[in-house]
This record gives sequence, structure tokens and C-alpha cells, in this order.
Amino acid sequence: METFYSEHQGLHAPAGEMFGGLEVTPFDSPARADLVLEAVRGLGLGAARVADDFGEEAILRVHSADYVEFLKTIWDEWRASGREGDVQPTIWQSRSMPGRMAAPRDPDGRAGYYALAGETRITSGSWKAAYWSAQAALSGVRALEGGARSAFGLCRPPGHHAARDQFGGYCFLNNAAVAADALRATGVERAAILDIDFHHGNGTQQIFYERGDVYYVSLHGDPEETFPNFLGYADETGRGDGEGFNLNFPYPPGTGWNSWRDGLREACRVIGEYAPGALVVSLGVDTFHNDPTSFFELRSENYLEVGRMLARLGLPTLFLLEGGYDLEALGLNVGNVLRSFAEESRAG
Ligand code: 6XA
Ligand code: ZN
Repeated sequence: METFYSEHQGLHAPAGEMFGGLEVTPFDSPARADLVLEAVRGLGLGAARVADDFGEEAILRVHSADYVEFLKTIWDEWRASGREGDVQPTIWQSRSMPGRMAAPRDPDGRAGYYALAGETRITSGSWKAAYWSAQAALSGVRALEGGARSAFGLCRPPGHHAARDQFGGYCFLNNAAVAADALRATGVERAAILDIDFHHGNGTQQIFYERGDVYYVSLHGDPEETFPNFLGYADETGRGDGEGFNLNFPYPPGTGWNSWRDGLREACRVIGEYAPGALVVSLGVDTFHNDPTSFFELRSENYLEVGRMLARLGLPTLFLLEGGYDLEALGLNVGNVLRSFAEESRAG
């Protein structure tokens, strides 16, 4: 299994993040990618390659042009207007003022219009980092297109919260959505996205909610109890052509391996029945018991079984990194999924 990454992904490195009433050191740091790269290299999984540049075309099929333009320009506008530090949204188009659906000129208004949460800042390097994170995913798509059984896009910043035209939850471009859509463009008739990050992938759900050609399945913390709070409930099943192709498994605080695994089993059964031509896995390991952002109780050895279960689906599989913030266990946990997937694929 080859891994794809780019050094430019480290260019997104804000100094702080709002968390529970405090400004803290961001959970999503460039060090995360370095640790995961070191882990996959140590496992001898396959070559770790620098991502190729596939341009913006695949990105613009998933995200709106005005949003991409915003990501490219807002930091400069912010500074040019005399503001200091990095772009920090503070005002939103909320329920009580729907108003017009357009971004105002003022940088505060623009930032809020394109933000769905307030913890994620935009720095001078954020666009370039997000662009290359998406290129890592697209490099994995090309590997599958070339006949590889699996590939790993070491995406960072992550992607699954990024909606068609909104950023948040550390995400700017939805790497899994860009990849699944690109797989469709390579001739894969149906694609499935299995999101096993602790958080619901609201962005991925939104992007494919009315499409029947990409099935989105997610196991995550109950949005009643955790981020992203406003999407990810079990009764969200898709709309129009997408009806029946969105499946959410929300779990309460304290959820451990046995109930989570039962959900994963059911998710795999449903995906198997859908019989997609390829599977994209939004691979977050913030389901780990020691993760600072979550309330599940998975252990490092459980990730070995996750890899085996996914391998038994027998599908061309693209793993894309999402969350996971216990830096001591991050490399081990991601490595466990990938390693056991590779071993089981060889055995099976
Ligand atoms: C913001 C929490 C952001 C969650 C980011 C994440 N307080 N998403 O890991 O998968
Ligand atoms: Zn997460």
C-alpha cells in the first residue's frame, strides 16, 4: 500500500484555537502528519511518495468557485484591512438573520459567511496546505485507477467537515468527497465513503446528500453530545436521488469497542450490498480512549480488527487521514488499521 503526502501540508499551522473558553494550542498540528508518516515508513507498508499535482479541477467539482477564491484570498484581505493575527470568524449568518445568501465585503462577514464553526483559523499557508492535502487524496485515486488494491492519502489538514462552500472543524477542502467524486470520474459507477472518525463528517454528508452514486456511511459521537452538533442524526437518510444513500450511526459517551464494532459490521454489510466499485475510508482515530477531543473508548489493538473487517469487503480502498489527536498513539493506531488491512488483503 503506497502512501501519498506533501511537505506543503505543514504550511497550515495556526498559533491557537478556541476550546472550551480558552485559547489552546491547536489539536491539529503539522506534527500529526510527521508522526503518521514515520509510522507508515516504519511498518514498511509500501513506498511513501510525494503527491503529484492534479490541479483544481477535481476540487472545483465538489467546492464552489467563490469558496475556493475566498480560501485563496481572505488572509491577505484580512491583513490588508489592518486586522492582526490569523483569520478568526466571529459572526455568522444565523437562524435569526438568514438575509441574503451572499458574502459581504467586510472580512469579518466574509469569514463568517464561509465558516461553519469558530475554532478553525486561516493562516497565510492554509490554502496551499489544504490544496496539497487534496492532492495527496487525488494521488491515491490515481493509484487505485492504476489497479492498486489500496492506497493511503496522508491528508492533513483533514477534510470531512468541509462543506461545499464552508470550512470548519480543522477542514478546508473535503478530501474524501474530492476523491470519491474523482473515482466516479475515472469510471467507477458507484463509490462508498465509510467515515470512522469520531466526529460526523457533516461536509461529506452535505456534498452527497442528494446523490445516489456515492453512499455515505458514518459511525460517530451523537451530535446531541458533540461536534458538529447540527448534523449526523440517524434520521438523515438522503434526499431525492440520494434517498437511502446516507447512513448515520450516532453513539453516546462511553461507547466502547463491542458496540462500535457491531455498528461497523452493519456498515460493512450495507456497503457490501451496495456493491461499490471503490471504497473511500475517512480514517480518523480520535475514537481512541485517550483522545482529547472525543468520548469513545477504543484501544490500539481494536484498530487491527478494523483493518481486517475493511479488508474483507474485498474492495479497492482508499484510506484518507482525518482526525486523531493523542500524539503518543496516533502513528500506532493509524498504522494498525493499514497494516492489518494489508495483511488480511494478502491472506484473503
Ligand atoms: C472542535 C472540534 C473539531 C473536531 C475536529 C475533528 N472543537 N473532526 O477531529 O473529525
Ligand atoms: Zn474527528
